[in-house]
Amino acid sequence: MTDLDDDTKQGAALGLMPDVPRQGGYGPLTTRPWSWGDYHHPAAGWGAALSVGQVLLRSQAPVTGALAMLKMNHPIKGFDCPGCAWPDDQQGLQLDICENGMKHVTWEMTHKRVGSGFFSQHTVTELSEWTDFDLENAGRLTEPMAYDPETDRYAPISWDDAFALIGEELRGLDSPDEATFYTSGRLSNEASFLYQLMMREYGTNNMPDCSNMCHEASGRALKASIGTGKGTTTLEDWEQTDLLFLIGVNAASNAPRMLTALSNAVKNGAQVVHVNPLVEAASRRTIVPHDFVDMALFKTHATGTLDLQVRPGGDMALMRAVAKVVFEAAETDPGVLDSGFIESYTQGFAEYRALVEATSWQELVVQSGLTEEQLRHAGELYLKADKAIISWCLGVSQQEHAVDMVREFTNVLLLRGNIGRPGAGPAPVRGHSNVQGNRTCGIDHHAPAWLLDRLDAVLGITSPRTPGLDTVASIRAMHEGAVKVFVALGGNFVSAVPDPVHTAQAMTRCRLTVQVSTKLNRSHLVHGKKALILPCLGRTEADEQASGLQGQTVEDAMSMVHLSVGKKKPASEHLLSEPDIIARMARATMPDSPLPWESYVADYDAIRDVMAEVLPGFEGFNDLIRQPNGFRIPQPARELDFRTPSGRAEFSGAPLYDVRPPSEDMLVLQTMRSHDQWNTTIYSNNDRYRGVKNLRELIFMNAEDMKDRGIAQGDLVDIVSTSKDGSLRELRQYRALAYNTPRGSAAGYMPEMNVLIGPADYSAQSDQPLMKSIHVRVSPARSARPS
Ligand SMILES: Nc1nc2c(c(=O)[nH]1)N[C@H]1C(S)=C(S)[C@@H](COP(=O)(O)OP(=O)(O)OC[C@H]3O[C@@H](n4cnc5c(=O)[nH]c(N)nc54)[C@H](O)[C@@H]3O)O[C@H]1N2
Ligand SMILES: Nc1nc2c(c(=O)[nH]1)N[C@H]1C(S)=C(S)[C@@H](COP(=O)(O)OP(=O)(O)OC[C@H]3O[C@@H](n4cnc5c(=O)[nH]c(N)nc54)[C@H](O)[C@@H]3O)O[C@H]1N2
Ligand SMILES: [Mo]
Repeated sequence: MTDLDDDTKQGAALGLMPDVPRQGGYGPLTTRPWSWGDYHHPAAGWGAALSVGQVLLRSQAPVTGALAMLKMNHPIKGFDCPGCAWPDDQQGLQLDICENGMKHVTWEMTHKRVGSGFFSQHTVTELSEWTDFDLENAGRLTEPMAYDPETDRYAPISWDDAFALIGEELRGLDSPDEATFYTSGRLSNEASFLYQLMMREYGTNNMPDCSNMCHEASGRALKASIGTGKGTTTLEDWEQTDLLFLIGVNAASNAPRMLTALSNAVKNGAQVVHVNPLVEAASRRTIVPHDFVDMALFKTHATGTLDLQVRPGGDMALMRAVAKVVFEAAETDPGVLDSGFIESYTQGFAEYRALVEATSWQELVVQSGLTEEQLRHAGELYLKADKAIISWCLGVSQQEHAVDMVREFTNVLLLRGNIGRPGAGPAPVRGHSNVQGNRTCGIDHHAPAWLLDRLDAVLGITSPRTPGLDTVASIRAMHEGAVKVFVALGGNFVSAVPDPVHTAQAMTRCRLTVQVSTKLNRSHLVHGKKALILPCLGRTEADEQASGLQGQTVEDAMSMVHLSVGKKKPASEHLLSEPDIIARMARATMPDSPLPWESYVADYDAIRDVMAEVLPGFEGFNDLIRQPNGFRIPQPARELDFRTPSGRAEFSGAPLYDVRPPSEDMLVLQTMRSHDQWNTTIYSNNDRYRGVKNLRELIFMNAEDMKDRGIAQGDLVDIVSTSKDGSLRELRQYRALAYNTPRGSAAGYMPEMNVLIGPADYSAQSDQPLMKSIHVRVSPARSARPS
């Protein structure tokens, strides 16, 4: 294991946290006793209220925090929740808010500040030893800073000098492809459009984004199957459906407002089937998050009717079994297939039927991890439903064969015409609040030709046609020295991506790294030879430009676009808005650009006027967003207009893959979020719905798997992963907890467990890192935890 030890030592020198076991992982340092117990309470409700109260107190923002809630997610009046992408309820709900949205907003609204005084007190080497929680908890960034290697500190720099430095470095590259520009999914539509415009005018398609780790696979699959990379359902469809398969999502933590939709669906008589190796809180009961009367009365609602605990990656076999049940029934009753729909709108049906019929029940049972009875039951539910929705998130999209899996979901929907009509369709649950809008507005390293043609025609630029680098490829290129400048609009790249040591090496080899951020994080400490931190306005804050108060738009997971207007006084007078930062980077890099960068910033209507000319569905953009509740981007597939090469929805015929652990002593480990975190932002070391307190360095295992390995509840274990390229990675002294997860599977928290994922571990279908299927060996810890 010496190579593993070398690796971690090297990481600390590059700005990663020293490799010391910490009960709290990247969360708050703690030595308080950890505990684990079953959680029996309904999701949301007063537990949620209490938890929000704690975050409000810690952010020192109780009163403003509470006021912000009242302005959030309202038509036009306030700002859009910067949390998840779940749509707002349009039908008269006055207060569609949730616990985790509240935490998210108050985290941004903290009274604590990180200015030049803070940076003069701490060297970067010293800050590296802080946990990720402590870094963010220090407060909001207030002024632009540049790294000074002489003092190993960040020192103030004027905005003008900062932009001049960026311009000089970008102009000095041999090729624009020696720079790469990351986007995190909170960036607004307007800022996304300006950002991609700047990159394309400059001459590169190198646009890694968080979608490359999130729903890249879903987009690719839907595009191939139905011609648009998005889901087709609306919230009304969720109310009307007879059957909802909810696959690989922890809704109670990661899209809590979905609980309302789930409880409404169950109330309306729908079957709501939760497909997940774990039985997550949303599959039990909830107190509807916004319903304070229910909260006061402890009135609960059912949010699920059935749990199917598949093995990791077993979802494709489950769905193929559902199709098999349909084909078997069709032998006696051909009416169970929507033949009219299949004939008029699809292609590849006969081949798909033959493939499914040739697949044995035995194989489906082995690969799904479910019994034949369970599989047949799922199929019967599908046969009984006139209208069905299949919805999924990372449990599917971060798998090796995710593209084929999502295409299989579409196959099943097509069999019974479950698309393009009310109550039916595919519904990916998106992550960041505007991750879907980023793509719509051009953040795409492999953009379609029509988009580049439109940009060129409308703006008079010459967009590069060579596809650019995504997240995985950008890390590789920086590591090899082919990319020398890294710019990030939001996010925390170093912590979010696999293999922190490899990524740290990649970042430190850059000539310049630029982070546009609201809070301090790991990606500021692991930096290039020159490095800038550029602080920006958050979504809650008033954005005043020459023409007055500005709003920016976001697109939710159901393609609704609405205006978000912050009202709060900015955290510092030195903050710039993201569109302003982008426009000034553009001007500094391309002083002779004919594009009116300054006018775009003076009035964001000017950006929207251009977007209206370039982007389909955005015609009349400035009027559309001033309607109450905004507008929906038309979804051709919803209208049975399938924009595939054949003009039809395409059945796919992928083989059923072997998703079992590669050997008997290995487990398939998934990395997921606790209830108290937002991606790399960790609010506390608790995971309420899974019953965990004061512990993040843990691994949930099946009790039998623990027994086989001589591991007792709460024992310290070492976890060694084997990468696709055969290399080994290790986490030491994690606590093993027996949990209801299928044999052969295990679970733990991101981002700590990114240490176990190697640069080679990404899907050949989607290029997404394999964050849900890491092959690990777990054994009792070789040494005791230092006390
Ligand atoms: N509060 C909060 N909200 C968030 C986020 C956050 O961090 N905090 N993050 C946002 C982002 S960017 C995203 S992308 C989403 C993520 O939302 P989720 O997809 O809910 O994210 P994870 O926490 O990774 O949970 C993955 C779920 O998939 C299950 N799973 C794992 N493997 C499999 C499998 O093989 N099959 C099936 N069927 N299930 C599986 C896990 O048990 C878990 O329930 O949430 C968004 N919303
Ligand atoms: N192992 C493992 N790794 C994963 C995942 C997993 O399931 N398992 N999930 C992946 C997924 S789905 C995603 S989306 C990525 C997330 O990757 P990212 O989007 O890169 O990470 P976040 O943690 O959301 O970014 C947090 C930072 O965003 C900055 N920020 C917050 N608000 C704003 C703002 O308004 N403007 C700007 N400019 N900055 C802001 C703050 O400085 C904060 O520190 O992680 C991925 N990593
Ligand atoms: Mo995500």
